[in-house]
Amino acid sequence: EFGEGKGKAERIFGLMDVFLKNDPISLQKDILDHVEFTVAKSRFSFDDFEAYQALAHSVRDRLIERWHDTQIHFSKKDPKRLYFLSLEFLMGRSLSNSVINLGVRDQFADALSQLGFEFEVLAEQEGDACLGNGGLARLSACQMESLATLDYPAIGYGLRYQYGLFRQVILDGFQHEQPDYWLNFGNPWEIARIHITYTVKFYGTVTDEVLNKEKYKVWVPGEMVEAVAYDNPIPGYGTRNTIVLRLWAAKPSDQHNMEAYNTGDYVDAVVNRQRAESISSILYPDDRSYQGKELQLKQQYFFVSASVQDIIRRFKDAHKNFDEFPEKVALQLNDTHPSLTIAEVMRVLLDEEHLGWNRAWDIVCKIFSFTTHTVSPDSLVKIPVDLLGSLLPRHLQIIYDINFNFVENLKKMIGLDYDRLARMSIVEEGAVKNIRMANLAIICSHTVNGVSRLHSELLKTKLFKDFYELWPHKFHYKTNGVTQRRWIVVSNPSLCALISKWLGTEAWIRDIDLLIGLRDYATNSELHQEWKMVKKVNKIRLAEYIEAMSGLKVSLDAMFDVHTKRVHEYKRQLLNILGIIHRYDCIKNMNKNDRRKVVPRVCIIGGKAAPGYEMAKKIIKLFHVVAEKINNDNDIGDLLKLVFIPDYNVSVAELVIPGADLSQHLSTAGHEASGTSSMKFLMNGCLLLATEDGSTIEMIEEIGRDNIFLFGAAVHEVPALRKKGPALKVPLQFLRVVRMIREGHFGFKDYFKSLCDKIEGGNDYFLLGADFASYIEAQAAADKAFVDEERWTKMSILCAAGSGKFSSDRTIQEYAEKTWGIQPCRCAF
Ligand code: CBF
Repeated sequence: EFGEGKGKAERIFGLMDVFLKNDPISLQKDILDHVEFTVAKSRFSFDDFEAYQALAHSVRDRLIERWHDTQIHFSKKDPKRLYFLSLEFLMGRSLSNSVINLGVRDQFADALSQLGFEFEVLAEQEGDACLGNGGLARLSACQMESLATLDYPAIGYGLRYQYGLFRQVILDGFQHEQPDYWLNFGNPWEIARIHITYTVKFYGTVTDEVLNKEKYKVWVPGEMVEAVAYDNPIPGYGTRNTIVLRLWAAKPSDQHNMEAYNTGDYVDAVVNRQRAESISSILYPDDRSYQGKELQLKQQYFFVSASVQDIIRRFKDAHKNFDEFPEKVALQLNDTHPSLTIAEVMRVLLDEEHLGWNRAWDIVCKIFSFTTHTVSPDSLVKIPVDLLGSLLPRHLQIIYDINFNFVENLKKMIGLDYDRLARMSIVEEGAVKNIRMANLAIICSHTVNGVSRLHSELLKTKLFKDFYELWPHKFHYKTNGVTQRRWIVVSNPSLCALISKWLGTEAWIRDIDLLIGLRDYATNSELHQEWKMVKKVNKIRLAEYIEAMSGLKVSLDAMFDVHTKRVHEYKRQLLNILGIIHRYDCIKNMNKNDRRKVVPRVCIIGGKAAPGYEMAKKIIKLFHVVAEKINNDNDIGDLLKLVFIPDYNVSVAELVIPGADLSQHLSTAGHEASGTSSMKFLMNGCLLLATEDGSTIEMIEEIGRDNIFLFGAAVHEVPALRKKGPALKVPLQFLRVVRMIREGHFGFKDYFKSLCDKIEGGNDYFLLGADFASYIEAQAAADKAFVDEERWTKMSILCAAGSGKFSSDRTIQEYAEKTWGIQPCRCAF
């Protein structure tokens, strides 16, 4: 199994000595060695952060060991591999997840405690790796973990941004953005592979050359940059398999900007070298629309080119004939950002491997699958033709050729329906000519996936209707999922232990369908007591965090009502705030007797607004001014408290989600492709208040309508409501709360005018007014259920019991079987 090296090592040292050991003495020795030799501190004097670094390196050693074994195994078996290309991965912290998946958490905790350190305290020293914006990026991270756990031979590719997603700082209620220097203290979870580098080319010209009487295109670049691999091992749970997320960093090439050196312009040359590094500098902080078009395009091509070279190098190590490529390679395009991969593979097969168009095209059509994560046409990447032609001249030619062939064939199929031909063409005509990357991806992929059933319906009937009518067989969906290892085992250890106790097994950690067994105990009073106790422990943890962060003391008897996600008009945090104002207004107008019946709430909102998104920033400010008023109103006391969680990220989510009683998912129906945070809340037994949007529709099927608070217009009702414009009837309570903002009840009257204008007078695109009455009703239903502890606890148990479908294990299994055609390849040791 393990080849020459290990055979020799085994003969010299004996089998057991070949592997790193996990007994307390060995672990302590490893940690202390790393303190002394890696961190370079004395083993007699080191602090928590240094202990964390040494601990992380000791864990990393074990990851590397398993990863090597996995690679050797994969190389021997030579299975078809999945290459998962995504510009965003929101990995969060690695320590806890790694030790749990390696099965050494308790061993490390014991070893540390004997050294005088607490595992949990050290785990808090780790910063988050925030190389993504939101749902799509965290989904990629969950999917990588599931791929490892299910033993699939896969590699993830992305960019190693030097600055991750901005840090959100709130000053006077306004969001400010600060750079995320996440690499400042080093990153023990990555391995710099300085020997794995590829040259990536940009600009230049394309010439014709003749080789063996055949004409070939030759791209002479104007700029070259090196891509250096940084590998991040991803361990599976309950398996030795450890796969890798390979992130590319840009470094100047020695051959970089030959012209500047030739003319002796040293300063220009240095500036240009910095330009090279800027390619992997920053993550674009907007997940809906993109700025900085050229740098964005450079980023996309940079990671695509390096990844394709790596994939082809690996293939050629074991194969000579490219006709075998589709049997060994599945390429997954995670959204439109990596779509250039298609043109790049065509270019390599044509210009470097000289396969000829038909053969290359045949291969390309068999290897790509594409998943889109949006319902909004505005979020689909388009590249101005001029820009593409200047940065990647050969790719533009190839895309034109693909488009020419496609349109010619299309004409044969649909005739001269010019409107439709124009809509389906990869090239968008207009004042600015654009390349539609989604069209390229659909045309060249064998499968187009949506991320929930509803999303897929919307793709078929709206966004990609023309393509669906042409190729219905290409369109599928794989409802998103999240990994229970991160979202229960790591983030909610008390619930994890409780579930294992009642199910009598830990097998649900790999086979989440077993959670359904909790249904049998949904009315069991003993489980109820323990379930409530777990929630209390988590609420205490969250309340302590809130107090430490904001100084606000919140009552544990209150319902912890959480709304955490990127701030966006369609996600309707504004609706939540209007609902809070309405609640406040009602309490203020109640007599003492009625006040006693009010269910106390702690309303928690967290999330970042894209820096250039003015409305989203106003929503954050509005929450703060309303909080200021309500939190300081002695008349209100504990009946209503508002908390904003700044800089919401993966590790904060791990704390917030288990402590939530209720979570809100308020997108206007038809706008959320799937939604994944709802899945994390559901697994943790948190009740949902939601619209029938994205994957919520499938959740209703799994847990039953009685166990979720639903409200608002359904997808099919939205267009008619929008059409009504100013004639749309909105409830008086809605007008009243908007008036309170307009009239300056919370201050900043002029600042919020544009916000109010956007939801009144026929401008209410996201239908806050139309949904308001039903939202308030759903909130009242939640209050009523909360005071009935027995009912609430039963609902909570049923939510967790019914959450099995929303594991990324299920999603990945479906992709593997139905889309990628890959098999598990388990490293058997
Ligand atoms: O599919 C994962 C998530 O992706 C988004 O966050 C995205 O960035 N496009 C969508 O908005 C979510 O609905 C979806 O769950």
